[in-house]
Amino acid sequence: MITIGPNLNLRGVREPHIYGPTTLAAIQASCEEFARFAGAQLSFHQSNHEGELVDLIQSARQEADAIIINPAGYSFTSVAILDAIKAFEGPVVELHISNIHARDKYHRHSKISSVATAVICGLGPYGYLAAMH
Ligand code: DHK
Repeated sequence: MITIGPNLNLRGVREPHIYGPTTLAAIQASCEEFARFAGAQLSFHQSNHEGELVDLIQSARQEADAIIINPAGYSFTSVAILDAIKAFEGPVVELHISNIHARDKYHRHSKISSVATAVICGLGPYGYLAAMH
């Protein structure tokens, strides 16, 4: 399993009223603990670069059974990420910490949802564990 995401709450200081105080390191630690508990292998990545995210999704074809991705701002713009996901054969869970449907017009219409197996949003950092389940 691979989790991928750009532009997340690296230091727990990004718009805390939306994303909460939990750091990406804390999210990664809880996902790794869950993977150990479940006997799954987890590969956790963060990049702000669209092309690097496309590379990670493409390499997951050989390396992962499933993808969990928080495409963040790219959710609403990236045909390149959408196309890369289309070529992945396993389940892809699109994840957002916030409830994107309750946000402003720029954050409501994810292109990625049309190719995701499942979409989780609004559960806060717990969404990552829900996706791993
Ligand atoms: C994270 C972002 O960076 C935003 O651009 C998305 C998503 C929402 C989140 O809730 O995790 O719109």
